[in-house]
Parts: sequence; structure tokens; C-alpha cells
Amino acid sequence: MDKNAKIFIAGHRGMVGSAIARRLAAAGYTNLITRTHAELDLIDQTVVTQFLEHEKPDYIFLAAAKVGGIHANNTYRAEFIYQNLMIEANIVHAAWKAGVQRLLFLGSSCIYPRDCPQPIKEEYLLTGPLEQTNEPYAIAKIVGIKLCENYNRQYGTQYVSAMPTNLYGPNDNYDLNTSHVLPALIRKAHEAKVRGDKELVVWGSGKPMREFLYVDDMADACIFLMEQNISEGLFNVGTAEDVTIREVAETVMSVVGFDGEIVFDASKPDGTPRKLLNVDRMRELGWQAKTSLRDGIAKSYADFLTKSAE
Ligand code: GFB
Repeated sequence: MDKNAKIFIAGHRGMVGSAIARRLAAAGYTNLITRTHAELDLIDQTVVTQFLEHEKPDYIFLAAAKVGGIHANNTYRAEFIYQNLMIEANIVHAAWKAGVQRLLFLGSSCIYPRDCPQPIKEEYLLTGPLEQTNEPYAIAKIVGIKLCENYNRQYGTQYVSAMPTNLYGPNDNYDLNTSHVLPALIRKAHEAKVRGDKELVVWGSGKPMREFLYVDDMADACIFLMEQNISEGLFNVGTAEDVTIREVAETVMSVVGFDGEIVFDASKPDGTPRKLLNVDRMRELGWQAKTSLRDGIAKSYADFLTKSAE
């Protein structure tokens, strides 16, 4: 990628989009285009078409999406499938019409079958039923992958898909109803410490396993894929290590400095038992994650404290 290439980051205010913008700027890319939701409604096909026709970026990082944790996915099912379908369909189609040759689409590890062999290889896609709690979001993201694949086949575009595992880091969502597990545990452990509580409530059984990738590592992987001139395909992005929910809760408690007891709330769903990604494709390209779970949690906690003080 040329350092003054015109780069549109869709979703630049979200956790992943803001990390991509931050890492691109740090790498010396100066011509970044961003629009807030108020400035550009990505659900509206007409305004997206007009915007891309006018701007004609050289590259697009498609990090805009409606995202959330297990409870949000299971509650706002129609919003998750509709909004994510419209965002990706509008941007991919308008990008092709505007002659944008390079685009990176971001999905999630929940696109893979609930009970497929672990670690999960990219070729396991569509080989079995999905986890019910996030099927709407997963179906939408699978369509995004297929949009890229088929625009490449019919129109010769170079649209690539990156599938991250559970992400966390600066600019995360700390709302306890809609967030993912890690930011929720950071906030809950902090508030329990401040209140002097003796217990930390953790949803589910604590037995599911999750792989956690620090968002700046994900941003670096996205930029890496664009800089390597990868023109097509699906790439898992992860750390190749997973832990139980109990273990990640214990790590959060240690970093935050809360020494109470964990209480498991069995009324909440466990979701997928495990979704460890096989990351051989990225490794063969020469990329691997750098941030350890404990270091990433410490950085996230610092970000949480900064945001809470604002
Ligand atoms: O991160 P999370 O919400 O989503 O939940 P998924 C992961 C696990 O953490 C589940 C447990 O087993 C939860 O029961 N958990 C424990 C908690 N305490 C909490 C808590 O306070 N909040 C939350 N949220 N979870 C998502 C998909 O699945 O993964 C999305 O729904 C996306 O679509 C995302 O793919 C990456 O990891 O289960």
C-alpha cells in the first residue's frame, strides 16, 4: 500500500476500526477517510453508493458492524442479521461500482459450526450447524465472505476476508448487557473492588473456552494482509491459545486487584463450548500475534480507567 493511498475505514469509531486507524497513522499512512454514523448511514444504499462514487478510495477496511456479546446477539437477533447484511452488501456493491479494487472484510470466529474439530480451519466453514445464540450475526458474516468471494470471481475484484477470534482492547464496549466477556469482567471486577464486594458474578458455567486477541494485534494483521497484496481468501486471525472463562476471570481479578470469590450465574448461556482458530495461513504469511493475554488485559484495564475518569 502506497503511504498516501486513499484508505476508507468503515467503522473507524468502533474498537477494531479505531485500532486500524491508529495503526495506519502510526505506520505513516496519511490519506485516511472516515465518516461517523451521523455523516454516513451505511444501512442506506443510496448514500453509500454516492459516497464511494465520489471518494473512490484505493483501499477499504470494512470494520463497521453491529456487534455485541452473547446476550446482545441472542436478544437483538433481527437487528444483528439485518444491519450487518445491509452494511456489507452496500459497501461491497458500491465499492465494485466505484472501481475500488482492494477491500478487507472483517467477520468473526462465530461463523464456524458450533461443534467442528478444534483448532478450526477456514475450510470448516458451512460444514455444520451454527451456535444458536449468535446464528443471525454469523449468517450475516458468512454472506459477507461470500459477497467478497463472488465479486472477485465475477468482477475480478480483490476483496479479502479476515476472521478474528474474540477481540478486546481500547475503545471496547463496557455496557454489561451488550458487551463481550472480557470488558464485562474488567468492569465487574473493578466495580466489585471499589465497592468492597466479596463476590464477582460470572455468567454461565465458566467451562467454555475462548481465545482472546488484543485489538491492536488484529489491526496489524489487517494492515499486514493489505500490505502483502493478498488478493482473495479467508484468513483466521488469533493467538492459537485459549483459556476457560473461569481462567480469564481469574486473570482479570488478578490484574484488577480484586480478591473476592467467583460466583457462576447458571441462568446465563455458555454459548459455543470452544472456538479456537487454526492460524496456520497467517503464520505461513509470516504474521503472528504479539500481545499476551495478561498484558492485553492490563492495557484494557488502563483504557477502562481512563474512559471512566473522562
Ligand atoms: O464474549 P461473549 O459474550 O460471547 O461470551 P461469545 C463468552 C462467554 O463468556 C460465554 C461468558 O460463555 C458467557 O457466558 N461470560 C461470563 C460472559 N461472564 C460474562 C459477562 O459478564 N458478559 C458476557 N458477555 N459473557 C460472541 C458472539 O460469542 O463472540 C459474537 O456472540 C461474536 O457474535 C463474538 O462472534 C466474538 O464469545 O460466546
